[in-house]
Amino acid sequence: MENELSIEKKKIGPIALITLNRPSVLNALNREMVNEIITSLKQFDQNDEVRVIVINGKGKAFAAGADIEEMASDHPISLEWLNPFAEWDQIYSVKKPIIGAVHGYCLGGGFELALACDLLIAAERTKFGFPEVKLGVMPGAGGTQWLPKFIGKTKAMEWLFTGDLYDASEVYLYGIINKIVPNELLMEETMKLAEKIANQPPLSIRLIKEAVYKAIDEPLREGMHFERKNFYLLFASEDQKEGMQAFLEKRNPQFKGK
Ligand code: CO8
Repeated sequence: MENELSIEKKKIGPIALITLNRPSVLNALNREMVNEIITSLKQFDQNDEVRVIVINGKGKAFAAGADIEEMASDHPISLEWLNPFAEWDQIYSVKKPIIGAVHGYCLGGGFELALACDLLIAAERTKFGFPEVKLGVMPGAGGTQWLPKFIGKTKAMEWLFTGDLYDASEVYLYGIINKIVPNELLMEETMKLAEKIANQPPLSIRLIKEAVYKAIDEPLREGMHFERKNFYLLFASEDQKEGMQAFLEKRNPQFKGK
């Protein structure tokens, strides 16, 4: 197993697919795997032929968290030197849209990876949660920061304090996932959404993503200002001319990312 690559990558037209590939441990994220995910995301982000990135998991789960076996002997000093999450933040620098297709278990670091995706499709009966508290730790890759933004402070406290697992149907109520689909349709539905987004003008998608992150990160007024600048900038693109012209001519636009 450890001789196999911990992720698989492929390109299907304009869609790049990254598949977590440690099924025997429910895709527990070890450091090598996190590095491979980040490296692949950056490569696909730079690849002009890719418009959307999809992340899914092989086997029974998306990911049951960080690799507990690898972490068990960690110490604050070794963690400080190793700085294992240094690479993690680069997920948020990926400019292209990322869709997570989750099933089985989406826990701890696996849930944090899912929350770093822009859109999430979940198979029925997927279980979500932050069980770190049960291991005597806490989320380390953004869970305590993202969760209150999505579900509010008191619910976030409950989830984080109890470490309980929650069904996709409950998680859906908080707007964390876009859609719940039958298990066997997970990839079909995800690819359909990916294709839809891949057909949109890539510059608009890129600048919308950037502006939405500003809305999350920055005060409203700064975010509005930032959004407006990106809006103005799009009027320098050929795709804006083509998109509006096609509308006026009642035909389908041909977008080129220029
Ligand atoms: N780490 C290492 N191995 C794991 C993990 C994990 N997180 N989860 C499951 N496995 C292994 C099991 O040890 C088992 O291996 P083996 O067959 O050799 O005994 C195999 O996967 C199958 O698991 P189970 O037999 O336990 O399967 P069940 O269906 O009985 O239970 C559960 C599934 C409920 C998901 C259970 O496996 C479980 O509770 N797993 C641990 C979940 C957890 O605590 N996750 C949080 C980890 S800590 C964390 O994520 C901190 C994040 C910090 C940032 C990380 C950035 C990457």
